[in-house]
Amino acid sequence: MYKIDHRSRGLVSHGVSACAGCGLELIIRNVLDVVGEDTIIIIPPGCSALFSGFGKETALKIPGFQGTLENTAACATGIRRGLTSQGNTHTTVLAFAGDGATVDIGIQSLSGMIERGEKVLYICYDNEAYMNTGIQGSSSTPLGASTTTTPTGKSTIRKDLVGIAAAHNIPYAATASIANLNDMRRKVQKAKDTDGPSLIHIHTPCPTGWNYDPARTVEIAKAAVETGCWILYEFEKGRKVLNKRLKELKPVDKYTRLQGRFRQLSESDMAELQDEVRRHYESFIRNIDCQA
Ligand SMILES: Cc1ncc(C[n+]2csc(CCOP(=O)(O)OP(=O)(O)O)c2C)c(N)n1
Ligand code: SF4
Ligand SMILES: [Mg+2]
Repeated sequence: MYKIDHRSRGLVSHGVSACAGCGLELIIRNVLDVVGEDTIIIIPPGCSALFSGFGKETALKIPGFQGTLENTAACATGIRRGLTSQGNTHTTVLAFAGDGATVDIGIQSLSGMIERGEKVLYICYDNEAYMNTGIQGSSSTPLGASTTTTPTGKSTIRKDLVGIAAAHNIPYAATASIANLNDMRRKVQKAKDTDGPSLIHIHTPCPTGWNYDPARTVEIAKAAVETGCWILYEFEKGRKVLNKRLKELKPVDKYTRLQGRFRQLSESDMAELQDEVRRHYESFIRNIDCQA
């Protein structure tokens, strides 16, 4: 079992301005606990900027830089290269960005960073929309989810971030979830130890944007995994490794009915969503190289 070091109270201070029940807060506390204080963090605009701070105040006890939505990976590259030119190979350079900053607006710089082989740990916390500016849909918003720009439900499927990184033959990439913090922390450690670029895509329930009771954040994360809406796997040395094979998929409404963002879907929309989740899961399973 993991243990956050309570003597130092961790590397994120208490009293942050994230919403109650925010999945992102659980992620950043755990990620920084694993990577440790010899880390420089790069944060773009978005809810993660609630942690980099406001004015002279910050919630983080490590150095960091706030860039733009487009250039998280480029800033991380510059910092890594600067450290290397000083002979510093020990500091972890951690890019920590939302889905909008990663799969949409920052994907060009991320692609360049992976292709060049920069030693940067890139984390995308994915709350499946542009939450900080009013819940606009991103290309990570799942099929059927309502956002302020997809009020009747998104009509297309999401981008596959780890699949995109794998197409670059990245040394290490993985999906993770707060449904299994031990697994998430193991993957962060592995990514930190990778000699080259690494990426972790973390499913991040968001009570404000997904419209659910803040007490249910972990329950919702678990339901996403059990229904096949979020698949836990790793891509390492060119192989796709499934972390857990589900004996059977739970019905998708076990996940969707807990949230307001799917409430507008009709019975036939729900059947379509169920078909898509099953199709995606089955085709995914057919294409894995091995199981952990
Ligand atoms: C090029 C650009 N477009 C729009 C914005 C405004 N903006 C700031 S934060 C943000 C949301 C970012 O969404 P995401 O990366 O998913 O992070 P989240 O807020 O969901 O945590 C937007 C659209 C910006 N800063 N730069
Ligand atoms: S909007 Fe969502 S991701 Fe942003 S701070 Fe609130 S709960 Fe967290
Ligand atoms: Mg987002």
